[in-house]
Amino acid sequence: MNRDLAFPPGFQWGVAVAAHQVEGGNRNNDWWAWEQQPGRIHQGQRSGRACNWWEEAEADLDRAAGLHLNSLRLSVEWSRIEPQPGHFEQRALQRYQQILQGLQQRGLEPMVTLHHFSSPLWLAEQGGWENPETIDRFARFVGHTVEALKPHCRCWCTINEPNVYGYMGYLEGVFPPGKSDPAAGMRVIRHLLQGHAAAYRQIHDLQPEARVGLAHNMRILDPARPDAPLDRWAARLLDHVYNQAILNSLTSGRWSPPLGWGPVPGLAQTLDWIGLNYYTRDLVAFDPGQPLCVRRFHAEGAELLDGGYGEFYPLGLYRCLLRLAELGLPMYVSENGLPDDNDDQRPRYILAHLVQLWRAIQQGCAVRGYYHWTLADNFEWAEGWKLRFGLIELDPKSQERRPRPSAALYGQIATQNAVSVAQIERHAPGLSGETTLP
Ligand code: IFM
Repeated sequence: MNRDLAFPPGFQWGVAVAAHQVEGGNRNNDWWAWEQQPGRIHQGQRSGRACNWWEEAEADLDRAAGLHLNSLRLSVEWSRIEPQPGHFEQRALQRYQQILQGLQQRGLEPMVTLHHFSSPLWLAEQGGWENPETIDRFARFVGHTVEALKPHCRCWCTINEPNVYGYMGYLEGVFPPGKSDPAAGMRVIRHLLQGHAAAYRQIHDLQPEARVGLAHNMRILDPARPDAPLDRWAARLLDHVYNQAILNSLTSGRWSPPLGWGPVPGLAQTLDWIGLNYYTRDLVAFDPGQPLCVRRFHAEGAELLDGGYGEFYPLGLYRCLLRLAELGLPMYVSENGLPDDNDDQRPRYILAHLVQLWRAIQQGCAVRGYYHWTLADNFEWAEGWKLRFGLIELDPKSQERRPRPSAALYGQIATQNAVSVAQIERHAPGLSGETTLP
């Protein structure tokens, strides 16, 4: 490799955050209630003040702008905007207007997610996303929110990671409501996708120039022994259930099993772009002793990420992007990052993933932006404060922040709109040999 890897002009360099993980004091949602239950969160930790964004998002916006980022993905908290059914809180909408103006003033193009895991308590009490009425309730919430925020945003992400929401809350039981009920999980994902479609139409009615998409979490699921037909079958099955069924349903307008069967009126053609949240890969083996006969684990000798989060596998980003490109839509890497308290992997992780992203763009993938997860350490759901994903280290008690070395590196990349040879040689010397680069 002998020249810098330039990204397309106007490429969006951002960080991604979510309301409940950064705002603090979100007492009126299902996650706050979940955090109060013993044994739900690592060491009984709580979101508490989180990153204090409700009071002081602007300080972190300054930090993001200081890194020369030109975009930021955040979410709005439904329980603040509609604290009681049908009651829309103007002060909450005004605060979001103010935050979005803050982004614009700092040259940060907003991407706003309308549902990122947390739901109002009143909605959860009525069955949450298991209840089909939630689809219309979500569309009504979206209508009020977009009407208020549209002067400041045109890129909307309806739902974050419907598969993760369904599996963690309704199969693994580690997110609220803590169920282990596959049929309920499939119902929830169906309702989330129908909510997405209803939101898509609602947003376009209110703002014809809007660009509306959804953030899809994809994991690479490779057969443990590629020459073993049963492992290949197991990996394909899991890949279909986790990665593909949602995409098939969204593009064909028909439920792809196991989500369901038959047509879904209004679902097709509801994506102006697709977001990819990519982190890691698993190996999959056939194992009759496991649900679905599949067992997931990490490759022997693979480099692992902190806290059992997964394998360091940058090639997966390239593979997912090439696969998503078949949809023929503009794409964003709407999340990519890792837990790394002491920043010993992050610089290399960022560079290795950006090299793969660059390769995908060279292959013709229409990727418009990359959002690193995340700016400052935030409340990592059931893992509490154990997993530290931030470019900036945060002490949630004192709210003190200290940029990790990778913050400066990411800032330089955004400034250059390129990954330089010097950066690779310094932080990831093995990389140039690993991939086909100029
Ligand atoms: O923190 C989460 C985020 O809320 C959704 N995607 C994965 C991130 C890291 O686990």
